[in-house]
Order: sequence, then structure tokens, then C-alpha cells
Amino acid sequence: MARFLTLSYLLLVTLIYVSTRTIQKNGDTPTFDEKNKDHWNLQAQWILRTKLASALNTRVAKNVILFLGDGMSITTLAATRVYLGQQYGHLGEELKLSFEAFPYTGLAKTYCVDHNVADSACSGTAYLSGVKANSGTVGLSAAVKRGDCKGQRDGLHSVTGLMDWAQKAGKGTGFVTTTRVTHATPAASYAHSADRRWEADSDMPKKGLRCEDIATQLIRGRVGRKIDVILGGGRKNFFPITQKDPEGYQGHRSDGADLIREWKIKKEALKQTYKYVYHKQGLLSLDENVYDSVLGLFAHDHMPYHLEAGDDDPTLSEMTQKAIQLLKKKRNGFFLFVEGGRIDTAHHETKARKALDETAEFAKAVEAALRMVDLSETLVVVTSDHSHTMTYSGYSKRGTDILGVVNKNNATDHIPYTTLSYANGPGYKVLDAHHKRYNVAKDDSFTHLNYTYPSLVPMPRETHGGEDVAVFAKGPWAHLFTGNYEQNFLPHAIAYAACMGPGLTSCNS
Ligand SMILES: *[C@@H]1O[C@H](CO)[C@@H](O)[C@H](O)[C@H]1NC(C)=O
Ligand SMILES: CC(=O)N[C@H]1CO[C@H](CO)[C@@H](O)[C@@H]1O
Ligand SMILES: [Zn+2]
Repeated sequence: MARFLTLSYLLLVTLIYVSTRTIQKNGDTPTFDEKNKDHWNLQAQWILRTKLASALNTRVAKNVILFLGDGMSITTLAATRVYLGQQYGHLGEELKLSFEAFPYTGLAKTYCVDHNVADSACSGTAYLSGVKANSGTVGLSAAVKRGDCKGQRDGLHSVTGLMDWAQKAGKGTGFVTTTRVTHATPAASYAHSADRRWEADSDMPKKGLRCEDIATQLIRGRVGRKIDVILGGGRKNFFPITQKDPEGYQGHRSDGADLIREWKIKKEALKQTYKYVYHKQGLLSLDENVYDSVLGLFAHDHMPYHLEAGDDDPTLSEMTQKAIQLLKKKRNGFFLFVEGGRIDTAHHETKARKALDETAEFAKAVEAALRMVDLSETLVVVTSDHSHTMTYSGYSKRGTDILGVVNKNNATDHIPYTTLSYANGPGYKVLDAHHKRYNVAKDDSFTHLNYTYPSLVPMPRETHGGEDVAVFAKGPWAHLFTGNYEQNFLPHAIAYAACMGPGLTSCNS
């Protein structure tokens, strides 16, 4: 038995190190199959030994990368393993996404102060600034209700967080997103807005008090203007309605401000080297050793889904890699926030294929980042802001197409059902002429990227879900992220690890 174990450990070690790919084998060896009890015992013993051998890392986190999969529920993760694994020729269920191999995992409770299910704005305020808020608001405590412009303007209830704390600690800062850079999630890192929809001045109510819009806060705000790397979509919110961008789209601002030009002027005044880019080639060809600041706005609106992207659209991995290369030069380290933002929008449309594919792209971006940083001094935290209503139902045979129908038809009406379905949303299927449930097997369109997966309740947009989200951590103080806690604990733990922010830190405790 001992000899047997030793040999197997060698094989396991080799496999785990060989395949630090986006998807990782969970210790499956070529010599044993799942029908052999040794397969399971050896794999479990391996995990146990790895845990026993791991020492706590209590160094200071010089760098922090916070990855946020918007709407990336635990169900989404389980389904994406199969989706991605099958692309690599595996059954799929037995694999792990890149960050699922992190040593420490926790669960975060996501509700907002005023609602039981979170939106990206209140949730972003919690995991970026450490304070729970009302839905629809960013960077403000729950003393401010959604739409309360006066509450935003008087400044008493503004909260700051990781981006500000990192800047005060002399770190480089940046964020990357596949949505508009002014969308709720990134906005929560630099803006204070009583309504997440106030992305440009023209989004504000025409009457009554006027508040500073989110795009303006990104370019002129105390925190926004100091962000070194900004990469994402949403160009329209940065230039006037009377102008067109290089792709021929009209701007969305009615105050005449050209914020892209203003960004350049501000950097010039600071004697910084800077570059504005708007397509993939511009991003990939810029020399990271030359520039202090980079603004990349790659789409008029949100960036396209990866499955629909063109040659000009950088992937989330490419943006993440460039951001790290740019920030790595900073002497005091950096804080980088990376959002996979279209997982959420795909779920809202019940387009499960796109949601899983965006999650796969997100896992690839995490993997790309891990290869570029020193994990002994870089804390990497991967989480989500809230869940969605997608379920993963049984009992298909192992390795069944996760996006197809369940291949054991046990429905009482004898009509097949899909493995993935939603509690509500636009995928609602009306009963047929005989008042029978819609037969999804008649759809030969499961392979279509726009197939809307069935939902129980008809709604134009599927809703978020209220259960906890997972937190995965690796690097200094990653062990702080275990357990079950309120979502607003996250930035407190990150700040502790990185010695920044007004609370307790590993340097002042
Ligand atoms: C999928 O839907 C989007 C609109 O939501 C549309 O622009 C796109 O062309 C569709 N793709 C295909 C292949 O039909
Ligand atoms: C409860 C039930 O009806 N189970 C059936 C589901 O389908 C399998 C395969 O057709 C049957 O073996 C089960 O009895
Ligand atoms: Zn959403």
C-alpha cells in the first residue's frame, strides 16, 4: 500500500503542476478510473496532505487583485466546469475552474439594506467600501435612498473604499470591465451616486436638483482622476451628443463635455505619460514600460459578449494582462479590480450559453493573472456580487451536454426538460394548443448562442437570486476569507492584508 501511494502521489503531483490551466483535473490519474476505490481514496489523501503541508501566509499583501464575476452564482460555476471541461475533451463534472483550486473559500451574504436580493450597485458598495447600502446606489451609505440627489450632494453619507485606500497607501490603481466603465459595478469603486443610472448628465431627471454624473466623477473625481488604468466599454458617456466617435457612434452627453480630451489634459498637467486607446490593436501594441496612465474605451456601450466579439475587441484576459503589466511597475504595489460583467447580462436574458461562456472567459482571466504575479506578495480574491435564478437539475448521465435536455425523462407529463432552467425571465414558454407544456426537445436550437432557456415565470428580464455567493482567496492572509460572513467584510479583510484603509491592518495591529 505504501509503495502504491508514493507512486500515485508522484503521478498526482505531476498532473497538478502540468495542468495549471483554466480548468484543472481534480487529481484524476491515468492509472485509475472512477470505478476503482483507489482513485477516490488517493485523490482525497492528496487533498488532505496538501492542506496539512500548507503554511499560513501572513506577509503584507503588496498587491491585491479583486476579481468579480457579476451574477456568477455557485450554480453558474458548477455548470461552467462542464461547459469548459467538455471543450477540452473531458466529461467535465470532475474538473475545477482556475480559481476553484484556491486554498481558501468562504460564503458571502449579499442582501442590501432595503431589499432581500441585491443589485450590483448596493452589492458593489459593500464589497468595495465595506458598508452595506440601498439598491441602486453606489458609494453612499443606506442613509441615502435611491434617487436622492440632495443626499448625494451634501456628502455626509459618502463612503470610500479599496480604490481610495490603495491610492492613499501610494499604490497604483486600476480597473478592468467588460461593461461600460460607468456601469454600477466599476462605478462603486470610484463614484458616489444616488442612482446607478446617472452614468452621464443626460441620464439625470430634467427637473429638480442636478447631481454630478458617474462619467464626470471618473475623470474629475478625487478618486476617479487618480486611477492609473481604466479598461472597458461605454465610450458614449464621455463625449457630446453632437460628436461622433471613430466608429461613427454619437456621444451621449448633453453638457458638451469631452471627458476623453479632459482626461488627456489632466494627465499632461501632471507630466504623466498617458495613452488613450479604443481597440484591441491599440491596447496590445502599447508599450507598458512607457505609460503611467492608460484609458481604454473599447466599445460605444457594453463590450460585446465573447461569443459575438470581433477582431477589434480585446478579451477580458488581454485587458487583465495589460493592466497588470502597467501596474506592476508601481513601487508600492497595486490594487486592480477586474469585472467579468456580462455573465449577469446573459443570465438576465436567460441565455445560459452566453452566461457560461462569459464565466469561462472570466476563469481564463484569473488564470492569466496568476501566471504574472508573485503569489507570496499578491492577494487574489475571486467572488461575485449576487446570484441568479438558474438551476442545474438532474439526473443526466455523466458528461451530458450541460446546455441540452436531461437524458432521463422523468417528468410526469413525459415531456423532456433542460438541465439548466430559470425561475423567471424571458425564456418562459407558453403551453401548446393542447395545454401541454412546451416541448423543448422540438427546439433544435440549444447550440444557438441566443437560445433562451426555459423559465417558470414570464418576465422581460430574469431577476437576481438571494442566496450567498462564493469567495475564493489565494496569497497573503487568504485564510481570513473562510467562513460565512456579510459581503461588506471583504474590503476590511483585504485592507488588513494590504496595510491600507482606516481600519485594523496587519501592520498596525
Ligand atoms: C443574438 O442576439 C443579438 C441581440 O441580442 C443579435 O445582435 C445577434 O445577431 C444574435 N446572434 C445570432 C447568431 O443570431
Ligand atoms: C420516479 C421515477 O419515475 N423514476 C424513473 C425515472 O426514469 C428511470 C429511467 O427511465 C426509471 O428507471 C425510474 O424508475
Ligand atoms: Zn444584474
